[in-house]
Amino acid sequence: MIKVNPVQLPPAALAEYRERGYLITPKLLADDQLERLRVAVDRLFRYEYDRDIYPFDRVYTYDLASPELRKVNNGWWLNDDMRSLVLSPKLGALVAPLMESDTVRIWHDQAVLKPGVGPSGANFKAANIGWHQDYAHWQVASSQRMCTLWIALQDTDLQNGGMRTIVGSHKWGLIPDSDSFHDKDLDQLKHKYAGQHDWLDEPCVLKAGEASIHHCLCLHGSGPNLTHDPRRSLIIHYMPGGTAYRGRVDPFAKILPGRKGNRHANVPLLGPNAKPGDLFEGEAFPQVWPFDPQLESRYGVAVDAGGLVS
Ligand SMILES: O=C(O)CCC(=O)C(=O)O
Repeated sequence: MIKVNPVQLPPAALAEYRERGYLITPKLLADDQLERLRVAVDRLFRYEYDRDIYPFDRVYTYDLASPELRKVNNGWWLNDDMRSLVLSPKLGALVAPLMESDTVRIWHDQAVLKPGVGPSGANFKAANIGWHQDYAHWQVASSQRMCTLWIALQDTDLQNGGMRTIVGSHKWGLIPDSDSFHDKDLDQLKHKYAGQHDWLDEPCVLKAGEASIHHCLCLHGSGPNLTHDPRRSLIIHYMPGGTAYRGRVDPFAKILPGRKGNRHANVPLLGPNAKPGDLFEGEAFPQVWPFDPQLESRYGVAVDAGGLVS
């Protein structure tokens, strides 16, 4: 079981999140738990899985000498320590008030490893994450209150390619074509998205085990890791209970060449009869808050619910 520190956000945190679109949490994980999770991330990229199943969708992995970004979605399906973390009701309780929801479900997770390219790598863009709004990738979902918990598995700042947010950009609404996670040119994207807005680019400076939580409309991205060590992070995307499928927002998304669009790998999990209004519920979208006593038997891992009253 992965233990999660009993953390409460200070009373001012809610107002800060509403105003700025993101916040930084206290340390969520002790050092020994972080070490286990770093091992979990590395095992994922060596294709060592705890379960006899395949990854949920494409695995972005490269030989270890490559400077490209490595990424797996829904690592919680594959690795039991990640499963125990992602299903944590303590983390669910933390994000519930930010999403203004009594119920919290998992949308999906990401394990991300950004290789270090050293101090001379400033122009190395292979592992950049373009400025984007998460919701632009998730437009098939009905809620714009979804949020992301980004857990640093080591001290993280600009030097090792830490995430940056554009403060207050969650108030700009959905920006057309901002599903640009995979674009590498941050300057070009800034030019495209800033418009008349103040562009306040702020690094999320995190000690190992701390996390940022950002609103799904908050623009964020990251540049190269200029150290020689990998930057590892575990990222959990949450949705409020009751989030439903909106249908094919762009009917040709990712079908026709040149259309990036909003098609999302979560939709096929609704099955062949999926229709607008269907809830993202059931086994693939676990409810992590309020704590369901059957969660552990259903998913075959222990979770740290210590001291929690739903
Ligand atoms: O890891 C990064 O630098 C950005 C990750 C991201 O886009 C996210 O957490 O939504």
